Amino acid sequence: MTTLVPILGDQLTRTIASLDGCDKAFTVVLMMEVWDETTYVRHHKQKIVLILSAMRHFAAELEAQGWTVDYVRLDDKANTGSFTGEVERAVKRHKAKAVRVVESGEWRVAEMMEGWSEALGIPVDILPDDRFLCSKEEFYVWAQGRERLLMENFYRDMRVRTDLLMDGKKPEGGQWNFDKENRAGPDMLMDPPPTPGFPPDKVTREVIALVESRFGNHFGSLERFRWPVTAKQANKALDKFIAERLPEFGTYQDAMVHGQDDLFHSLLSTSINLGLLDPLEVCRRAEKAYRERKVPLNAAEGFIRQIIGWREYIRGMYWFEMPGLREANALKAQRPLPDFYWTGETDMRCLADCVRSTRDNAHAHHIQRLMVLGNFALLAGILPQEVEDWFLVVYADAYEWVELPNVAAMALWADKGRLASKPYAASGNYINKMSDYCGPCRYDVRKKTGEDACPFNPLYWHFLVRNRKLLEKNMRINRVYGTWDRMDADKRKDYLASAEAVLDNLVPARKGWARD
Ligand code: FAD
Ligand code: DLZ
Ligand code: SF4
Repeated sequence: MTTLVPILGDQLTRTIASLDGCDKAFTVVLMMEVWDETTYVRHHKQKIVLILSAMRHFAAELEAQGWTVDYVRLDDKANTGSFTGEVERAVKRHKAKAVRVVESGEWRVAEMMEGWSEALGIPVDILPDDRFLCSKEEFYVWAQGRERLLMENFYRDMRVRTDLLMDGKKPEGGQWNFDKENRAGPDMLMDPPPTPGFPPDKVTREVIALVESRFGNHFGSLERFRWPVTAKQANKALDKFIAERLPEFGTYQDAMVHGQDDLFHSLLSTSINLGLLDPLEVCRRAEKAYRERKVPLNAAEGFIRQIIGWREYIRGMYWFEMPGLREANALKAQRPLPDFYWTGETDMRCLADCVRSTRDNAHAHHIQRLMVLGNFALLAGILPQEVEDWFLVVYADAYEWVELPNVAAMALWADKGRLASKPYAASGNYINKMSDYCGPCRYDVRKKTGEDACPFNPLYWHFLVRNRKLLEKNMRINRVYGTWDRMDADKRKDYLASAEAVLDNLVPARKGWARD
């Protein structure tokens, strides 16, 4: 009796739960390159290459281990183009009597899976994804009934549960969080070692040719493709990160430098999200480096917090808040996405550099995503769904479960603060402090109003004034309204007029960049 085990493109883990306990003689693994997944948004070309190449490598590894793998390629003639269509065909082909699959990472595909058993007329066992450290149910229990869903509280529970960086029952070093030590701006002395890249092998080159021919008009460049596409490569990238960049990771976590795209970041999100790296193992390796005195505590703690704290929390929030999160728009933002998010053509040097890195690498680091790209969209009142589509398209690590809470809730405050207690809104001053962007910029970061003023400055006040009714009730931000009210009336008028001029000059992006 054959069991069919579909493995999706972000389930590339050799210990995946759906294979656990299966008899190789009676199991067929199904992997599917399907048109629906490659086009539900018009993904960055590097993202498609990464996923298809990693899938092909993973299938070969499973075969080498003795599994029977039925691999459907994108250009196979009979390919129906959808997960459901391909599972149906495979069930018939192999006369399968049951399907075993790990739950999907995202709502859209999870809904599809729910319909499989009825459509196929055989049992479909949907297993929890145990690659996350906190199950959906555990998160639900943690979140339900709490008035405030603070990440910091969740993170402390996760530290205790995983026993990472613990000294008995107390946090290592007597503190849970060393974030205050992790706010250095760019430093002339910092000299980040290069991130290891993996030049495309034959399999990847074939996928690159496929993507160029089928998706040539999608956003992004393929020239600098260098992502790990196997677990072996991902482990090599992890080793290098821990040895060379983790020691400074904490200190420069929030810094931005023009033209220096990776700094001390790990660039491991693509590998973790695909399943090439196990998040707990990654954290244990960082802890070991600390215990061996190879990295300072602020670096190890900061890095581990991103993974067992933020990553797990974001995933929990996604399932806790869906399906409503996709429609959330607490600030009633309606403006279309500006064209420069796709073209990079803007005189704002910070935004131009972040879009360039996004186009060249299918990557930008956290503070670029949050405090430059996200912050501008927040201040300018861009329609959340257009911003969400952009983020889902452009990053190689973007899947809805992780992109949507980060964009809608963290960057745009569209959930009215269920995730972030106050909006991450900032004027040019913050960007100037944390980067070297402003010096040569055509705009003057010290100027508050007028044509040459940094656009973030008047937009900041415009945002606060526009949303006063809602934000004035927020204890963490309401004091700024005192500053506004004390300001000279002409100054206030100047601010609002300058912001209106910036907004009037935004050119909306043409339709069709993100979705057909
Ligand atoms: P590092 O800075 O080295 O951090 C280490 C790891 O921590 C990352 O690899 C990642 O696994 C995890 N991590 C850190 N912050 C977060 C977070 N907020 N949410 C989830 N995981 C986190 N991350 C994605 O994986 N996919 C996305 O689509 C995505 N979209 C984002 C959109 C916005 C607006 C913002 C503000 C953040 C987004 N992030 C997303 C989170 C974060 O920016 C990326 O995980 C990070 O930049 C990846 O680069 P890195 O591996 O070098 O991370
Ligand atoms: C993102 C993506 C793309 C571009 N292509 C495929 C594919 O052809 N086959 C596949 O199995 N998965 C793909 N994926 C990832 C899926 O969209 C992912 O499994 C879902 O988003 C569930 O998280
Ligand atoms: Fe960005 Fe303003 Fe600085 Fe220019 S001056 S780089 S627009 S923050």
